[in-house]
Amino acid sequence: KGTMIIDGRKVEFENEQNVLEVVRKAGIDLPTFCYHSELSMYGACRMCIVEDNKGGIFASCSTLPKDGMEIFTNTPRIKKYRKNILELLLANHDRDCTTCVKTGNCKLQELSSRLCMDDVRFPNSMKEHDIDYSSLAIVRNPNKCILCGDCVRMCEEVQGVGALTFAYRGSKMKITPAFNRTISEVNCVDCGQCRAICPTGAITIKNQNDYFWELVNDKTKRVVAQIAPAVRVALGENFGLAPGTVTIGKIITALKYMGVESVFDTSFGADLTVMAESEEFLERLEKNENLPLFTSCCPAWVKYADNNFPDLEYNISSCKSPQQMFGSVLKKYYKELDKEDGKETVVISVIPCTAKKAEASKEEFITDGVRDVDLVITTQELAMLIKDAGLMFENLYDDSFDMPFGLSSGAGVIFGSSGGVAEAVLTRLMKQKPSVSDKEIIFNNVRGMKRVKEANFVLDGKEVKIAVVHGLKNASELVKQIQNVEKTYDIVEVMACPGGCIAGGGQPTPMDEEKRKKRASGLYSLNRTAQIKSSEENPLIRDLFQGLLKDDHEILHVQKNH
Ligand code: HC1
Ligand code: SF4
Repeated sequence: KGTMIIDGRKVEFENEQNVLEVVRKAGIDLPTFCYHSELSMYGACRMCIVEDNKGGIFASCSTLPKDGMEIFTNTPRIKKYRKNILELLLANHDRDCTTCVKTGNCKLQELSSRLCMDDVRFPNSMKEHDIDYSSLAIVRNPNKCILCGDCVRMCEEVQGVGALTFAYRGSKMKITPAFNRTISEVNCVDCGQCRAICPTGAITIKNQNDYFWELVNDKTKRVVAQIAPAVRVALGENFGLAPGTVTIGKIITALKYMGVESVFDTSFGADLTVMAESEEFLERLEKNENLPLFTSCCPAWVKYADNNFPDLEYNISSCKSPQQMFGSVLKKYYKELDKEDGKETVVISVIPCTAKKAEASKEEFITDGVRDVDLVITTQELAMLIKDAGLMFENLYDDSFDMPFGLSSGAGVIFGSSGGVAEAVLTRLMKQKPSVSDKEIIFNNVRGMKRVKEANFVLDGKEVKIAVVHGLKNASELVKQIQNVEKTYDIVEVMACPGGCIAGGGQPTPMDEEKRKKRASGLYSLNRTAQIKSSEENPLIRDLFQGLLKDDHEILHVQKNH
């Protein structure tokens, strides 16, 4: 606690972690590539330098604020140094901005413009590196890397994966998967969090928009789409709307304009998951086996568990994720109609997540010889498609989902936020055995951005313990505690991305805690206003179980190891 003098004005500080945060509090946006309050301090880019009253120059991100400290943020020396740093970065960078997907949202481009870089005095010394297209989720282009290390720290510190590392020194330094392998050859789980934090176009989403156009223009195909919960509270950011603004009606219209025949809600798939997973849990509880039950909706988590905790194989729910469940239901539903029409139905998912691309392509998600989901496009790819089609998104009218699956519960919608799956399953279980007095208190325990959240409730006289964790490093720590019997639970919800799917690797960037909270509150507001609160109250789910799925619950489960 104390007072600093910044550019001649007194600024009080209290809990700010460093001088950079105090400067920001004073309303001055110091440039930086490598500082993120949620990651460890790296201090490599030196863009956030400031000058003190004795002429000393230092990086503000790695300096603690002191009472009486006087600094300047825009002296001629600082401005010159900053410009020099940027110029050196640009001299070593692929500057084909016109063909870069990050254009318009690139930190390097933004700072070049802010610092009025109208020329680079040095010749371009960039050494051409191969672009790594090996992953189903992301593309790595080292030619656009500025070595800020954000991706390395994200992958290691938040996701506990460590798929990316610095190699070599000096001018040869680069970021690469271990042993110079391609990203698909290492332990990457496709979460896309490295892409979400990358300030430039060095890590981008694997773009499949060409395939989208091919499908919607193929007259032999019937194209249907499902939209994941978290897309509706984030896509609008690409069109100038605030995070959390719900744009689902316009998304449906946009997809119809682009040639999609019917549009459905992945939240309906989530309702199905709640039913199947609750049933599975009650069975396990009765037999007292394979507990705790870990959720299986998040493919990055499932892959992480496969890589690191093979012992959990039978603890992870055998239920397919909502996207896959719904995909197989849609394929079954259209089977007869396709025969009559001489068409082939293809299912496109619009999803906030890069790992869902990899999930959809797994062998185990081919049901009766037919792939559940044919193409996954992320929120960001959808934004590009909408722009490509020339649609004025803000002006589109609101359409509604198609029948016979066009109704989902509020429980299905909140799947997109950390704690949502747990809350939906709780809602289902508690309804069935209404022995719990205060549901609200329990729900509040599983909501929010806390690292690990816990809730208990009583089912048939037995206490059931639920844990919710997000961020794979947090998940890994929790699993170890469970394995060491330091903690015991009956159900554990895991989402790889901090905050859940609302902050998935395919969402608009940059992301921060504030944005995550706003997107989450968008979903909870939909939950509050939903006419159907609980998955089992959804009449269309009931119809489905009595009709299409009557003797076929198997298509809701992964066939592989279970
Ligand atoms: Fe998710 Fe899910 S919530 S995993 O975050 O269980 O991607 O939005 O679609 O499948 O419903 C993602 C979101 C999504 C699935 C559902
Ligand atoms: Fe690491 Fe996820 Fe990026 Fe893979 S996609 S390198 S796991 S942050």
